[in-house]
Amino acid sequence: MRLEPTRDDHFSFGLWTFGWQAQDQFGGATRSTVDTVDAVHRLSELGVWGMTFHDDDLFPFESTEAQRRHEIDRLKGALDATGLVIPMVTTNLFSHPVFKDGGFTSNDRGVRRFALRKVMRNIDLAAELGATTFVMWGGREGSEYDAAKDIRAALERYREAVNLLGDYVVERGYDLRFAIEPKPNEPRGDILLPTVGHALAFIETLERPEMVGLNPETGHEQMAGLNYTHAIAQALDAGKLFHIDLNGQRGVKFDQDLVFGHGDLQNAFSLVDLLEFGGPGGTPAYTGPRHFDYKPSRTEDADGVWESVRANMRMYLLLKDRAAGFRADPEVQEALAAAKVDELSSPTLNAGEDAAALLADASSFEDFDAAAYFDGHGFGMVRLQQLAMEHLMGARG
Ligand code: GLT
Ligand code: MN
Ligand code: MN
Repeated sequence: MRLEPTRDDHFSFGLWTFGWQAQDQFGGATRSTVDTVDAVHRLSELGVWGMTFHDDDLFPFESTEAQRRHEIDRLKGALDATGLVIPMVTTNLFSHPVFKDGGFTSNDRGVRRFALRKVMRNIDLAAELGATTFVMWGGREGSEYDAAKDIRAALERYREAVNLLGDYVVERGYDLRFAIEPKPNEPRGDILLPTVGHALAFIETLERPEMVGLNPETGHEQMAGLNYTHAIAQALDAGKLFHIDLNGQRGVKFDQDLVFGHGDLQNAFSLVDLLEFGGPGGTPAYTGPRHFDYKPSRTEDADGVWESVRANMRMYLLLKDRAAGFRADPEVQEALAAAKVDELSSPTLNAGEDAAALLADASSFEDFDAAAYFDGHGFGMVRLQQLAMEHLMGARG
């Protein structure tokens, strides 16, 4: 079993993940800042393929143009020296006080115009660094008070912003697609586009829906009590899984951003199984970056931070190994067939069959033995899940 990552695994990390100083609502930082150039070298030594960042992660909000350029050039030097790539860039529209009521959807029109300019500047940087995905996490786009936000107007402004930015990318000829990252709440009481489903519906209302997909995060769906593997499957079904934020979450509570697999482990197993090997019925696998968006816990010092970077990748590779064993096991194949998992890939109607033909088929209704499903026709799904868990736990080859 291989647990040491290589570039070919396409693992990437946000600069804000290992770079988090662990300040929270109840206490200040427990760690010092991480230098970007040192970090790129460290990531490269660990077998990481890519790094992602917000503008404000790389150069402080108040930077002069000269300071900004200095930081960009330092990063470029480190990329050249290591071969690390920047597959994705995103914009911070949530930390500075100016964004306290959001960026694209602030009630304050001047703030909305400022937010667009900040994103446009960062789109130029993304293109300069060769990124092909531009994430939009609207953490401050929302409200605490229903009376204080016209939600339909806010969605209209969100749409206006994404449409304008799409125009900009096309006009400039950049090879860049947008990925919206849903989250139900935190920091706002309620955030717009709270789940994968909401975002998918919104994307279809845009002027260039083909340019806009999703960046679903494990913990964000699970905070809403939803099944992340289901969300990812639906995003794949829609052709919208442009990027992914992997991490760990334990149930419906604040956003924990744990190491991938340190939350709902069985859901992480089914996720890796789906991403790596496609649906059991033969739907295609995911080919994009395996991006980790986690936060090294506040308890960790610098050694613990880099250990936690490794942990994300080791968990992924372990789960990949276990999922491969699960798929290859003849007993699993048999249990999958018994549970009719593959039968779901067969169309319900025969080729060319219409409603009239279905009505004419007595075996589908008049002669169908529905009663036989009482005390019979069990699917054996518990046995199948037990086999999955035994593979996950290393109890089977
Ligand atoms: C922030 C958030 C993440 C987003 C990042 C992108 S920033 O840390 O919690 O889920 O992916 O803006
Ligand atoms: Mn995220
Ligand atoms: Mn999160």
